[in-house]
Amino acid sequence: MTDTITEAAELGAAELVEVYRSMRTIRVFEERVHAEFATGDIPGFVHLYAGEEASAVGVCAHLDDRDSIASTHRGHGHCIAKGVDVKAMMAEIFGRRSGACNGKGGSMHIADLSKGMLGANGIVGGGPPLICGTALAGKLAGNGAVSVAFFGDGASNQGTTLEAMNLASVWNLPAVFVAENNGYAEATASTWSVAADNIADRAAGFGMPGVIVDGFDFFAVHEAAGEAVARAREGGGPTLIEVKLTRYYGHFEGDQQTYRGDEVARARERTDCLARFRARVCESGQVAAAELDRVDGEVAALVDEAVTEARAAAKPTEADLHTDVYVAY
Ligand SMILES: Cc1ncc(C[n+]2csc(CCOP(=O)(O)OP(=O)(O)O)c2C)c(N)n1
Ligand SMILES: [Mg+2]
Repeated sequence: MTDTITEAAELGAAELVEVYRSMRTIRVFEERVHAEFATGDIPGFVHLYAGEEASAVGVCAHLDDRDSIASTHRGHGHCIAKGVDVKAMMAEIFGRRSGACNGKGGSMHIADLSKGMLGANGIVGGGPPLICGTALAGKLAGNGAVSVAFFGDGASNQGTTLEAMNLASVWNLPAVFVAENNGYAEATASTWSVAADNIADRAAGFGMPGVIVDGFDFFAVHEAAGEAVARAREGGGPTLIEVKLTRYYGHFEGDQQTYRGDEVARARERTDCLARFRARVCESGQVAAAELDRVDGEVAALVDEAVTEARAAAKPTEADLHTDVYVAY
């Protein structure tokens, strides 16, 4: 607790407001996508990140455009935290030409390399090997760039993830592995599927530090990520951070969630990361509540506009089938 208070003091009022804006944007974006998906107008599958905001924002607050992140099928929060344009994301989710990937990727494949967002990823455990590539590139370029892989508790059991952590250590890469343990892989509880008390305990097997963090507490994530990113930038090698949190919606939109009871209601009431953040910074006098209310209004307007513009935008045509097939070097 003493540590997190120190950490909070390190962030100025303007930074705290921007952190809040990012977390709030993710929450409102996801709640709106939930409602829009129910209309039937969004094609494909959607997995929502609401409830997990402190993880993406707490980590990405330490990153800039030279740094890369690899994401998951639950990727909207990572995209927003890394600075991908919200309107381009919404258009992509609606499958429109104005989308971040010209409407051809959808929710599960949003990418923006200009922001170092390597892509959401439909392959569970697909991200960790990717960041071994970008982290090696950063190491060879000597530009201080750090690469971060976000992945779930389910993905933590994939061979790709374990091989990537081993390689990152062997190559002493500027990499951070962020295991977002939300308690489930689809309907399978991590208490059953993860053969250790904590995913972070596996770090020792790969010769890297492993840290467990309360994912409802932005400041705890921010502090742990700060240490890991600094270590990576300074040539100290990779870190595994396990963030324990809860997803507020089902595994995918349409999931009946018969495998869990009232835990989401309890989490929303007792440990919500946005409510905790707001209480903490307002009660300490660091930020005025009215300032955060103003951000709420701006975020609501932005997401409204994003949906209106996405719905009005054109869909890809048959001719667009032939573009974006091969990467041009
Ligand atoms: C290689 C692979 N295996 C299985 C799936 C099907 N699948 C999609 S999401 C998922 C669960 C992932 O759980 P977790 O890693 O904990 O992420 P969360 O959904 O909780 O964010 C599975 C098994 C897949 N997409 N890819
Ligand atoms: Mg999970």
